[in-house]
Amino acid sequence: MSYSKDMDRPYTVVVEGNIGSGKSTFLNHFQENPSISVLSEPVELWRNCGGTNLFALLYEDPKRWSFTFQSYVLLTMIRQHSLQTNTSIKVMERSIYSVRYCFVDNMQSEGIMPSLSVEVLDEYFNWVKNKPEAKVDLVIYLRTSPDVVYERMLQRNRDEEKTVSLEYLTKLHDVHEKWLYYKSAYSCPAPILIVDANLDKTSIVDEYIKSESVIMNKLSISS
Ligand code: TTP
Ligand code: MG
Repeated sequence: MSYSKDMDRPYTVVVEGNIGSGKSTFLNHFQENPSISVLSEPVELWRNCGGTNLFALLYEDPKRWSFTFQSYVLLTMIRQHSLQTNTSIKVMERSIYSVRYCFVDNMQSEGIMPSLSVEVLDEYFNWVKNKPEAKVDLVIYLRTSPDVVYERMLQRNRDEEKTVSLEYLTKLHDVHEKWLYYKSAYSCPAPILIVDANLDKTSIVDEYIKSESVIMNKLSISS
């Protein structure tokens, strides 16, 4: 392990993992820590784009709305990456990287999004990913199995996600695995810390504490 030497910007951690893997719960654990700025995913913005719930439209008619939705999600993520913090550590739920490498990738291979739309999104994505604001120091991958997250999603019962199937979650699981576990698709913007996020709420606290020490010491783990 080595210390991050780049002090010009906050030490930036992005938390990744399937829908329902516990990213929000993980972030909540750090809310009370005065050294850390926690940036939760801006789902409320997606629910109110000029007064319309774009998030709901995505699942109602994915072919019609996936490009509009993913463009907006990418924009809201760029804003999160660019946000100035007055702490030396920033922890974000997701990033521009999982938007592109997991969701857009899956939408394209499932025939939900045409290649030309992916081309346009890539123009934005490739431009922004080379900016200093898009730099990441650590990726925390909350690794789960699809059946576990499916059960959690049903329990959570988000209105918009009523049509999300186990099959869809399995495909999203596979793209996360290829990217962050097998490292066989796309490059990763930073070293990866893998957390067993199938654990229940009580046992996972130990995992949170282990991750916290990596974050607080601004360690970069060797991948
Ligand atoms: P997630 O970003 O996985 O967030 P979550 O709150 O469900 O995860 P956790 O329980 O771990 O906190 O997904 C939020 C919803 O938005 C989900 O329905 C998937 C959808 N989504 C997309 O369709 N495209 C995207 O690019 C992103 C980031 C999310
Ligand atoms: Mg969440």
